[in-house]
Amino acid sequence: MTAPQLVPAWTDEEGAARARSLFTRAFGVEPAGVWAAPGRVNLIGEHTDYNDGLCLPVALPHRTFVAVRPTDGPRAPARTLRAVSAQEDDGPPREVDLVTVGPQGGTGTVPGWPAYVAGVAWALEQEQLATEPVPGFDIAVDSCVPFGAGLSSSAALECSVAVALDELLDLGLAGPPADPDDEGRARLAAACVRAENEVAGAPTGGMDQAASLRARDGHALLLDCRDFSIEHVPLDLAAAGLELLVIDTRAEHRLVDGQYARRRQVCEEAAALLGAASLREVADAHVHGELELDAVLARLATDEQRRRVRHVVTEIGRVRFVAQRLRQAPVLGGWALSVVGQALNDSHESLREDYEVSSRELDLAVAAARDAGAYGARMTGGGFGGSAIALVDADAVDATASAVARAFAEADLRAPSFLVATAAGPAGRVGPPRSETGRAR
Ligand code: GAF
Repeated sequence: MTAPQLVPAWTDEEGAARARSLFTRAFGVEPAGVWAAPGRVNLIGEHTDYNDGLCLPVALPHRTFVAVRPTDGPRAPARTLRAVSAQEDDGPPREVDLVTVGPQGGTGTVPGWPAYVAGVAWALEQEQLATEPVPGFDIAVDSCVPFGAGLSSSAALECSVAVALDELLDLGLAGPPADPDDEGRARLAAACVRAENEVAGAPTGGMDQAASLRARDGHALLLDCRDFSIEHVPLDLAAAGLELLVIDTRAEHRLVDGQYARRRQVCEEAAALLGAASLREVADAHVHGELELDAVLARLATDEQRRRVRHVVTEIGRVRFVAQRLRQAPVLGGWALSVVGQALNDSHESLREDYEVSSRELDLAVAAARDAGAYGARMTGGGFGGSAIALVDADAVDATASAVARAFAEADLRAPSFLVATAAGPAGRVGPPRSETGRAR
């Protein structure tokens, strides 16, 4: 079996050219610009974000590109969003009246993927980041972030729209990727979370949008979801001769079905039973030696609550541990490498046994990668399908991918796909330079 191909990340030029060409074909004019936002892979800290916890994501070099042009003006249909995507069959642009957009389930429900675009426009108004109604706009989307793979394709779309509207409406929040305004980007991230929670109807926690908007090249993002403060933790896998191999099981994961929401609800119920504002409080008390985990678990009502709480509390501990190892040794090797690998393995067992969000495909990917010599492997993202990561020697990427592909073939599963995650930079404009277009309106 030849080594499986890795999914390549597009350069700025390639992504911008694709989005621009789709735009001109669909709308017959040039866009005002093209913006891009990365997907993410989470190193560790799963299902902790909506518990006010800690997580450690990395922005991918794989990004979603959007070409955008505002359409208000005398001849444009008032406040209409027209959207096309290269990931969808050819057809007329999807149209959404921005005036009527509202939360899922209500009269303003937006069907399908345009909810992530219209939702951002809606949330910018709701959060009063846009003080005037967002005008109608045309948008063309193209992406090399694998879709439905647990790599935050939704957040990449929201965040690319957010930075585009930030610039086109002169909101002044994001700043350029080379000199980002982190406070402004945190506010944009909060708006994107509202778009996803309320308009798209996925009750997610905020890790993905923070990674896409606030990550730094060459660093993992230590995100404290209690106040959304961040620390950029250096991560130089290449210098250590390592790679982070991402295995997309191609068993599609979805966050808008009831399983994710159920996990969140049980955590909130358990925190309330413990008299805590969130499970983060419990995790902090545990780490400070103020309470024994077993004693906490004994106060819970159901086995389901006990398992979920044990995962969240121990996972927050693992994030602290890995972040500390990386601070001390950004070039991972020796003991630090083996204990970080073990933390990834422990995270997977906890997600599989206690949080019950793994799947047959994810378990197989993790087991095959470990058998092939990975230092550590775990599922990443929301679970129920999606992707796993494996920390491997750089010269073992092909052999590990081949071993996983073989294991899938032997189990009669759909062939997985693979990419390599390097810690990339955040969302921003990719072309053409602003001076070439001026304001579009
Ligand atoms: C998904 C969600 F979008 C995140 O908010 C996070 O909860 C993650 O699942 C699990 O860690 O990616």
